[in-house]
Amino acid sequence: MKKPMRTLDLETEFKRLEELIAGSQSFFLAGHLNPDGDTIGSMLAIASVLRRLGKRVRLFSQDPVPENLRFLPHVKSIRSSLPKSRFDAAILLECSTPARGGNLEPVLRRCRTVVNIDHHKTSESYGGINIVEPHSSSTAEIVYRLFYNMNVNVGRREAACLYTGMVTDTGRFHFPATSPRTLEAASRLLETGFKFSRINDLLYATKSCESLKVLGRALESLEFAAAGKLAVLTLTLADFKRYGARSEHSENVINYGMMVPGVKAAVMFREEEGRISVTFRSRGHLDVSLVAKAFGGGGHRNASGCRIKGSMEAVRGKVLSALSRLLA
Ligand SMILES: [Mn+2]
Repeated sequence: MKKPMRTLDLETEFKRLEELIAGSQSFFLAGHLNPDGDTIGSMLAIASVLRRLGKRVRLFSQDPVPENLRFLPHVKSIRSSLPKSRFDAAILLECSTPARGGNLEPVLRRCRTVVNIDHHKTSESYGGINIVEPHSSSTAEIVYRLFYNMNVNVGRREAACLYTGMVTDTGRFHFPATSPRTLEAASRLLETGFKFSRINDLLYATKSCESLKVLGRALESLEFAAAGKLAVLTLTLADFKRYGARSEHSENVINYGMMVPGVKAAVMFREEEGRISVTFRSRGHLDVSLVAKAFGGGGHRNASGCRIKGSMEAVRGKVLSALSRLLA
């Protein structure tokens, strides 16, 4: 693993990555813990293009791929065990620090170069190459741009992967990070003829019984703080046990809190063994990532999260007072 160097401008970094790809034979690809559509979609698209270029690729996710993303092509090539071999390059997707990907250190030490591709503004320049573009809607949009620069003809399956990354990270092209560039990229991807409507059905019109039950529990718990500006959702371990549900079944539940008029931010507390996972959402300029970062987490201005050790009561007390100060 090379020493991190100072961040060069983005176009230079894209060029350096193109050169790295051309000159390397083996790649280790990893995304963040609790992977989402953007991480998985971007990883699969890069892997597919690298394989087409004759490269050896190893894909890793410490946590399993969520069920709703298992339709993606070659998703089974993502493994949860760390490889023992050496790689010319590691490409980390959406990891603001290498630790966001889990225990990658033993592998990264055996990689000649580490590449950091991310659109989170809290991303640190830990890579030998850092493509961090906070104005991009998604990592998939950055990967699209990389392929465009490389003159790669994106295939139908690769397009499906990148589209999945974009549509999920933008909340169906709804969040403010959605730009003309995002829609243009999505439009070009659509031209490849992938099954656009079927993917939307799988992503947005298919829900497991566990997800619906957990949603019901979360909605029942809904309460308000900071004079109605903050929506608070709480899910306990008992809620998950009752329905045999896992953390992934509560994904996107927090967005329901944002639907109530007058709400500027939402927070969801999800109990885990010995700690609480906290997720934040906000609108406009209200920067909830400041609160996430204050508690050791990270993310975007309008969507971020952290994990805090302690009881539900203690964590709720600390986080709600920090949020009240932010909203005051
Ligand atoms: Mn993303």
